[in-house]
Amino acid sequence: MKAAELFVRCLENEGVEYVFGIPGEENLDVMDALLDSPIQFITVRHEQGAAFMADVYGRLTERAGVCLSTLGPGATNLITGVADANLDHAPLVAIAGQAGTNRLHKESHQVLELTKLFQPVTKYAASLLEPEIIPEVVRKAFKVAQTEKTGATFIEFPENVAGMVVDAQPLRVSHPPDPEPPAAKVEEAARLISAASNPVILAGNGVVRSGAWKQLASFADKLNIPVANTFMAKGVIPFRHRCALGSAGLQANDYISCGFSKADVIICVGYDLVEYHPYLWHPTRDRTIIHIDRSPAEVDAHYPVAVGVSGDLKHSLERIAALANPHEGHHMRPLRERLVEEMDQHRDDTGFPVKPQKIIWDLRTVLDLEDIVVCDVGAHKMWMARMFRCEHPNTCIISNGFASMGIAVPGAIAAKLANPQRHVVAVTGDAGFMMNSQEIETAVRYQLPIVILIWHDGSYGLIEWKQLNEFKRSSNVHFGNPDFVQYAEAFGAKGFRVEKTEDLPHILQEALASNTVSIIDCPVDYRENIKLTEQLGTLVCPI
Ligand SMILES: Cc1ncc(C[n+]2csc(CCOP(=O)(O)OP(=O)(O)O)c2C)c(N)n1
Repeated sequence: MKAAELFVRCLENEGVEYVFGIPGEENLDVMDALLDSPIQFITVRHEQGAAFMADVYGRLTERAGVCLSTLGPGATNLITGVADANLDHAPLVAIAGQAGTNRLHKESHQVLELTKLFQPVTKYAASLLEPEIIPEVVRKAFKVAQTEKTGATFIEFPENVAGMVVDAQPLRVSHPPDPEPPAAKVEEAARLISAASNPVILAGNGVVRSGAWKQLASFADKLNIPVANTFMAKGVIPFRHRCALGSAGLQANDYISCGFSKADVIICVGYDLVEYHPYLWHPTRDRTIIHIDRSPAEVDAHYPVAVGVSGDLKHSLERIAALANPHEGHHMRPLRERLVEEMDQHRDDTGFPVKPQKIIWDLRTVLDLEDIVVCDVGAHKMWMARMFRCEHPNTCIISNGFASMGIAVPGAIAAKLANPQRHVVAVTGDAGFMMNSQEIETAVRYQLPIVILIWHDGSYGLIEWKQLNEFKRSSNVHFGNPDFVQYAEAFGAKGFRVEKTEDLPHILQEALASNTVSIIDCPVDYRENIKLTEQLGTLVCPI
């Protein structure tokens, strides 16, 4: 068969359902071979959109999302989304066409050394220089992407190789199990936890990747230890759980900072340092840190690990919980109560523009607990991470490793493809929205009824917030916007504008019930940003 056909058979062999991308001149054979495959190609409007779709698809399904571009400019357009997946530890395989191997050695139209370009943003980057290596390269790209810590990989496919004839088969797919946690480490961790006077758990995205949230909740429940989660781990412990303290990750003082400062033992479970630097929650460097994860701890001066338990995360949690002595209760409940008071404070507020807390209240009220929100990056992300309650993991997708703006709209498209039975809402700032708003056309074309909720402030809000905190004045952050309702309608989507705060719940309900893409222009009152900073700046520890 043709090498391109073998390549597509290999993708099928990996269980690929969708390839997100834009065809080009250098991948004609692959595009043609895809026509005879059950894999659905999702034609997008910018390669960055394709990469973000693959990124979120990977996070939600735990199987590598796949994106495809042509060589040169198509491939460079993929990079931000690929880097996002890699630093957020989402499994993703990126594929780019390449010029024929007879012109890679010289100055040549659209040619860049793509494997070199992708090496810093992936775990593995290879070129298909011979058709015979296709089964190995594809298997390796998927295996590496899907192995802890999961991330991005890259395959370059020269056009002349894609057209060659080859006699080979896809390789058998296997998922090697994690090693068992060493018994001595389990015992040591249990001993330290039993001896602690005020332990706290910091749970990260690794708990989601390992599917270990039930074991985490049982661990906390049995041992009576409170749990804070990182932004990407929202929902790993249901917010209603008596041990849940809420999200940690604001680059400022918060109730949870007080919890860390009072703790003597901090148990980090599936925690990625990339999300929330240890100097922010462990400035004193003097607490006992227990690291429980599938892989050993990153080296960091503020992360001195007293005992590291590496191996199958579910088993580690079960075994430590079985050995450790339960604590009688915990004293951190007031941290959660203060946060809940804040969450509830503006539920009936009618002030306009709408306060962030009120937008979040209304959104949480209209959505089912299993519906999915994909958050963009900005001030709205900080509010959502802190105040949007989650009862299940992967119901509020946040990019907090690479933290790239522009993920929400393409991410919501992928979330809807992966979970057609659930409502999917993209929560985005007006700037992040405009970075990939062209993908509205993709959503309309594939009839994916997502809701896009724009927090409209005419500014790079998070940056303005930081500038005002630091210098008491803002610098070059304001911009104009199109009329978002007309913009939506120009794509054949529905547009809504919130003109009164009281209207937001009905508008959200109407948008969710609609069978097409809906875009809600919601003016937001970001004077609340500075108020929050001031309030947290003078926060008195309630425990
Ligand atoms: C691609 C990218 N460019 C720049 C940044 C830096 N940045 C982080 S938040 C932000 C402003 C976001 O503005 P907007 O989307 O309107 O959201 P808001 O902060 O107003 O809620 C910027 C510029 C980034 N994270 N990603």
